[in-house]
Amino acid sequence: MKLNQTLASLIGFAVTLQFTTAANLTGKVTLGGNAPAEKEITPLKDDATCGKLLGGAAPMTKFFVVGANKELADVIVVVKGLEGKSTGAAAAPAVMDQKGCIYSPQILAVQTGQKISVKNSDPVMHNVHTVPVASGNKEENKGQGPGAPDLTFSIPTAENFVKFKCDVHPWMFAWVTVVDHPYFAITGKDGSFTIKDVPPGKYKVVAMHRKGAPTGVEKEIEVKADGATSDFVIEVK
Ligand SMILES: [Cu+2]
Repeated sequence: MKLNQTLASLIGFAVTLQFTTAANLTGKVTLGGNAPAEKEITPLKDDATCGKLLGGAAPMTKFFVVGANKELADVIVVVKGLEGKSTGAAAAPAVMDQKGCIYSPQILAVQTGQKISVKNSDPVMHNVHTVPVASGNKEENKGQGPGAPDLTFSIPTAENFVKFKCDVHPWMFAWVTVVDHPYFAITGKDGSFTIKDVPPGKYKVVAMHRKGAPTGVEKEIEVKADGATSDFVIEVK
């Protein structure tokens, strides 16, 4: 009897577990065609202070992070139609660093109202100047000397690829996409993404690369109780 009860509760637990961990939307993004060559950031190389921080590394742009089999990183994949579900400031802060007079990462995605913590790991003065365009998002510009505390930003309205720049170093850019819910992901170096715990349903899902079509590539996807898989091909220029 006892064994049966234990078994029954174990099976119940397994079923619950399956439902709570299910509904992940996964997939892979690959590059269609070819990507332009990266360019040398000559002013960084020639900068008296920042140039020394390179440690021999080539000061190249990193617009197109493409794997051996055309896996495309830095693609933001967003489920549409779930707006208004942002967890805002309750979400763990996203972190961006300034290291070697370059932003890391250069492509980031956050929820509306989520904190973005910006570090300065350089022995150099930077300033972080945000240039949003959506109404409701305001431009900000904060200086940050060497060893200064982290800066905190938070962007209230959804907007794709909000520009972050440094006015001291005109090659420094990062692009922060702001989504009004947590159902998004950024592809890694293997081109893959996982959007966790999507409520089952039919959705439009968009995959966007900053150097791709501004509207991204959109697909209709049904997320069932056991999740869904969808792959994208993106062209860039
Ligand atoms: Cu700077």
